[in-house]
Amino acid sequence: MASSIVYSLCGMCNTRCPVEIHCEDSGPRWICGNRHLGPGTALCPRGAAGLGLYADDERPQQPLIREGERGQGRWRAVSWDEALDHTAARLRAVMDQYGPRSLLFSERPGPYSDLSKAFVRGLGSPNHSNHDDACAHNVNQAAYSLTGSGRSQWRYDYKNCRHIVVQGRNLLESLQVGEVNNVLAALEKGCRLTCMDVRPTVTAAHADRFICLRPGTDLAFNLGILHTLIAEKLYNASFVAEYVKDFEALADFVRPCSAIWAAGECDVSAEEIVTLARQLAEAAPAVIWHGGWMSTRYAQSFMTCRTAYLINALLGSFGSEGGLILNAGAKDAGRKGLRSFASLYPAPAEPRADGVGWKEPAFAPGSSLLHKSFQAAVTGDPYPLKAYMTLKHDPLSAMPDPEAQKACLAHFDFLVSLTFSWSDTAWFSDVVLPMPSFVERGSLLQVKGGARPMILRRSPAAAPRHDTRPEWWILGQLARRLGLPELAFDTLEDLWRFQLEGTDIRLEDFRHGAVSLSETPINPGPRFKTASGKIEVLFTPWEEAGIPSLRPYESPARPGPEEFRLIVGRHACHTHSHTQNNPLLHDKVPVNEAWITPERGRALGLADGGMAVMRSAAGHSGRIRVRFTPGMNPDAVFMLHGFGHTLPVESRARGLGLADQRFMCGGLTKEDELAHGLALQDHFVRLLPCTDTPAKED
Ligand SMILES: Nc1nc2c(c(=O)[nH]1)N[C@H]1C(S)=C(S)[C@@H](COP(=O)(O)OP(=O)(O)OC[C@H]3O[C@@H](n4cnc5c(=O)[nH]c(N)nc54)[C@H](O)[C@@H]3O)O[C@H]1N2
Ligand SMILES: Nc1nc2c(c(=O)[nH]1)N[C@H]1C(S)=C(S)[C@@H](COP(=O)(O)OP(=O)(O)OC[C@H]3O[C@@H](n4cnc5c(=O)[nH]c(N)nc54)[C@H](O)[C@@H]3O)O[C@H]1N2
Ligand code: SF4
Ligand SMILES: [Mo]
Repeated sequence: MASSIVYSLCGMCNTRCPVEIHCEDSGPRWICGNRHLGPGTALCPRGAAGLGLYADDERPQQPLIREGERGQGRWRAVSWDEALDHTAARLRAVMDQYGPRSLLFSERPGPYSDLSKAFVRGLGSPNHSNHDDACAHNVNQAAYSLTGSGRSQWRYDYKNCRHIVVQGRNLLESLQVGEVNNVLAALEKGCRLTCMDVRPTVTAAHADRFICLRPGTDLAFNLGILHTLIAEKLYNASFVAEYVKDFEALADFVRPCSAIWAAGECDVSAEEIVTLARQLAEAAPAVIWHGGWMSTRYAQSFMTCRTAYLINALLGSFGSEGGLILNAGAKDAGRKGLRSFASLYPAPAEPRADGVGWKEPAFAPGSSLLHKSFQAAVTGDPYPLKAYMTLKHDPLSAMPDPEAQKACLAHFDFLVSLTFSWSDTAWFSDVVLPMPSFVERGSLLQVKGGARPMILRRSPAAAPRHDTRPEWWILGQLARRLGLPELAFDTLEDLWRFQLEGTDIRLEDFRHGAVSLSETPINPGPRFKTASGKIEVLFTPWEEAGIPSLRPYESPARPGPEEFRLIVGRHACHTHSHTQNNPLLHDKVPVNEAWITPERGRALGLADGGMAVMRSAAGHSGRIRVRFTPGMNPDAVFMLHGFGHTLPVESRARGLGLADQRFMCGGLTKEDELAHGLALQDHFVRLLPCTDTPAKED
């Protein structure tokens, strides 16, 4: 029997871990981490379940054109030629009538976005958007406003760290494999871990100290830490003198925010705050206060993230071993990077429909606010949006209030979805252009920044099991039909050769899936791309526009006596909402539950393991199993995101659990006051006793 190994990249989440796909005559049989890239490579449960996705027939299998009403699920299966001709003609018709700017495109961003950005730019629309207004928008703007670099340009040097603080970041479950390995290695070497959450997590279980606080009060906690660092002169004075601009403004701002004041806000003791500040000062500069990732939770999340970075600044951890280090790219290694598709075209001169770049000044490059584009589609202000393409993005699950979103989508003449699994958004589209799983798909080359930057390659390990096509091919074929033939490539190799042009790297160099750009680790040191070259406490473009860069804390509302604040998060076995129907992952975690404190549960007449009705303020309701969870904050009810599937084409996941986004009524207009990321956790629900159980619950 012939066997082979294909070196590729996992596609079960956006982390793209390097993998080996072991194949036999009968097809792919085994996936594991790429051992050529070091002993730390491994897969999480979702990566290993890539073979489940590959084998699954409950995914779109051929191009589909809608026959019935939107969302009704009546489709006509068509050839690729017909699907592409139809899509190109519909896009052309919209752009002819309303101008190219009426095209909205959204996707999970990443290195592969280079081609889709080129596609949207080449057509003349400024409205390429990402999912970040529901993910990392606030923390990204926070990093950018202080350091001139976005959040993912800073890497956390866990391995050499002496004290890690995670705040609303469930490192060991909402995971990236490499990061988990580095954190566990640091803990083995004696690094302290402090976890701040509103509920116990796996990360909390590994922590030296778990601080359970009242939801939405992290900003008060951080102000208390900054106050203590300054009042007790625990900060790194020489780093601050050299690298922090407007320190006095910060000192004035936090002067009233004593640990005693903060403790009252957060439902913790003042001693916890003071002790943590002192411990951090002792371990500095090899300390990390994680700035956050899924930071679009509250109206003050941007300020919370800014204060997290400011704590790192006062401790001198920027640029230090064991702290926050700038990711090195090809240029830092003295090498030429990949040739870009997007730079084939000038940036469109039109203003963006979401206001980024004009209404909202000085956001980090590549920022967008998709919920504002949805509002623009409704009002026609600043101009109509009429065609909407989604790629790797399921806004109906990944943005609040699907019913309100559908009302926005009604204003679009044409909706098209590129996806490898069914999703609520694909189901609601006019055309579905299906992609193969990552096992059957190659992608653009990507530069991965880090201590040792490298170029990584995803290669197909098997022919597609269905009549599906990779996104580079689909976009290229549409581009060719729309007058951009330079974006169309017949083979993956041609596409890769375009990217490698001008470098000294050849396709043969990717024998094991990667080409390293530097033999030795690179630390560019403390380097800030701000006007002053320092961390700027006051963000000049905002101050000039009358937007305060230090906005005072406002106490978040407490829930009413019978209410809970809705808190959401992830599980290690699922990625957002697209793995719940995976045959290998479904059984592991088939349903989500409502976590509450036993005391509040009993007071409401609920039983541990029993069913309850969850009801939103706007009256949306559904049944969910209650899990009594000692050690939670009593204001919170926690549920995993991604459940409550309703599509008839997903037999395994259908009908199990509840979809958190449906309980976020009115959520498209709830956002951070300054940076405007969505405030997904500014929603309250009630839990009522219920006796009957849904048919498929057990
Ligand atoms: N209510 C609520 N909303 C949330 C969150 C929450 O916890 N609760 N979390 C937020 C966060 S942090 C995020 S990142 C977003 C996630 O939101 P999304 O990015 O929309 O979520 P996914 O489920 O990862 O992917 C969406 C779709 O893209 C397809 N897909 C995934 N990878 C690929 C790929 O490589 N190529 C192609 N063509 N398709 C792909 C999948 O089939 C899936 O249908 O949701 C945000 N919104
Ligand atoms: N397995 C898995 N891993 C993933 C993903 C996935 O879908 N599955 N998605 C990836 C993506 S796109 C993202 S953005 C990241 C997200 O990574 P995280 O930002 O870590 O996301 P969450 O799982 O939402 O976990 C955040 C934690 O914040 C806590 N929390 C909620 N409110 C508060 C609060 O007010 N204060 C504090 N201190 N804590 C609070 C929640 O209880 C939860 O435990 O995960 C990434 N990794
Ligand atoms: S973290 Fe898991 S799912 Fe994500 S790319 Fe890595 S192995 Fe795949
Ligand atoms: Mo995210």
